[in-house]
Amino acid sequence: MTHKHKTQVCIIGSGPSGLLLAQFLAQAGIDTIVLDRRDRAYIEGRIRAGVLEQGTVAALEDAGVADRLYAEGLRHDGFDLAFDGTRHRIDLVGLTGKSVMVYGQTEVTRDLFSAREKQGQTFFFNVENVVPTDLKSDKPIVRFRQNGEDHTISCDYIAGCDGFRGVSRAAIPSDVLKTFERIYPFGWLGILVEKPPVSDELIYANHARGFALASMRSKTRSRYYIQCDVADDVALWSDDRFWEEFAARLGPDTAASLQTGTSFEKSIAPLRSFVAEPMRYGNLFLAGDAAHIVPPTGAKGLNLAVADIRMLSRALITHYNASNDIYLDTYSETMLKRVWKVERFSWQLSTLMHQFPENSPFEKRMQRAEFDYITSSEAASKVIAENYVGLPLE
Ligand code: RFL
Ligand code: PHB
Repeated sequence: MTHKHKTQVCIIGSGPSGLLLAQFLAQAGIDTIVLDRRDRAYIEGRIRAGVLEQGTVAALEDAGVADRLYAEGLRHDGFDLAFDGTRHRIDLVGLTGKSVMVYGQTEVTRDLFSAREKQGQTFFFNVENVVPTDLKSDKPIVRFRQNGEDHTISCDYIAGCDGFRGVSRAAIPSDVLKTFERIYPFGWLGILVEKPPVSDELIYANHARGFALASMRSKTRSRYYIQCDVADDVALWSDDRFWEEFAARLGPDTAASLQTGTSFEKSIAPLRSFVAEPMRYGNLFLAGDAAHIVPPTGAKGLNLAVADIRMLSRALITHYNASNDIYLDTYSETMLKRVWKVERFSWQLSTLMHQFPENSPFEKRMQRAEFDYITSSEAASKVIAENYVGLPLE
């Protein structure tokens, strides 16, 4: 027997993109069903992003889920770039009048789950064999299995919010979909540790031994990363080995204030730039990591996802409440323009801050010259700052 369901918008994926879209649509009285191949505990446990742009914070406030963010998030007015131990502060507020907020993606996700649960809205977790079909018809369908039973959802629109490895993008015919990709020849090894951060602000460091990033989750919890071989096994990285490498890359002056301890999360993430075009096919719309990936150096992945959702929710609400499809029809084009600019920034900062195995001494001097230019030119620092705090939505 097949269970049949109906809704206005079927949202595949309950990461930050899917959950935020569901929240905006619920506020506008639009019915949604959200499905995910994992469950809430698993999704909330994924340690990922930590830096929110002002536009992202404003979106979370509009969605009614910013109380804890304002109470517990840390406002950052600047961050440091470092080269071989020399630090240069990018004064975000001085250069752009804007700041960013440090608040973990785990917490954003928790706040969104709580909001949706309070409204008693429908979720299907642990679903399998999800297939979006009939995308060109005005009643597209999503089929899936849960607990050994078949389900179909008939809807007006499908939002593909199922991340990089989801099924939504793959449902677009290959003669329509164009993809662009760059895979970087290294990964990031990240740890969490219950110790105060080495500095009040983030430090992105390029050192001859490789990149390091000092970030945080709170005043007592630090999130640290180092560039590593993407094929490394985390088991090869004892805490002692991590601390030795991390301290060396920060340089002795900064490392003097480093408090080390036992890590309680350790994982390696690959670095990739990826864009899929278009972001719409028929009545399927892609948003977030389903459509694009940036290397984490610019802290843009989650922020890009939220920008997509700000536009997609506006587009759907304008369709239902004003019978106007202008934003639905321009969604893909508008977002891709922005996506490519953010891809450019993330790629540029990644290229500046990492040690690339293939780099010749010439390219190493180019990195150094770019850093020296940034430290000596307010215009060059401002280019970094205005991208870091977030470009306008349109
Ligand atoms: P997600 O979070 O991957 O969620 C997708 C959801 O879809 C589900 N799913 C399916 N559901 C049903 N059927 C299927 N077939 C499905 N396939 C998948 C998955 O279970 C999942 O729940 O995508 P979303 O919502 O678009 O959100 C994107 C962000 O998660 C991502 O861009 C950021 O985490 C990237 N990122 C960062 N972004 C920032 O803005 N600032 C940062 O500081 C930052 N740091 C990071 C990062 C990502 C990292 N990693 C590990 C990739 C640091 C790291 C280390
Ligand atoms: C993080 O805190 O996880 C983080 C911060 C900044 C980045 C990437 C990740 O650029």
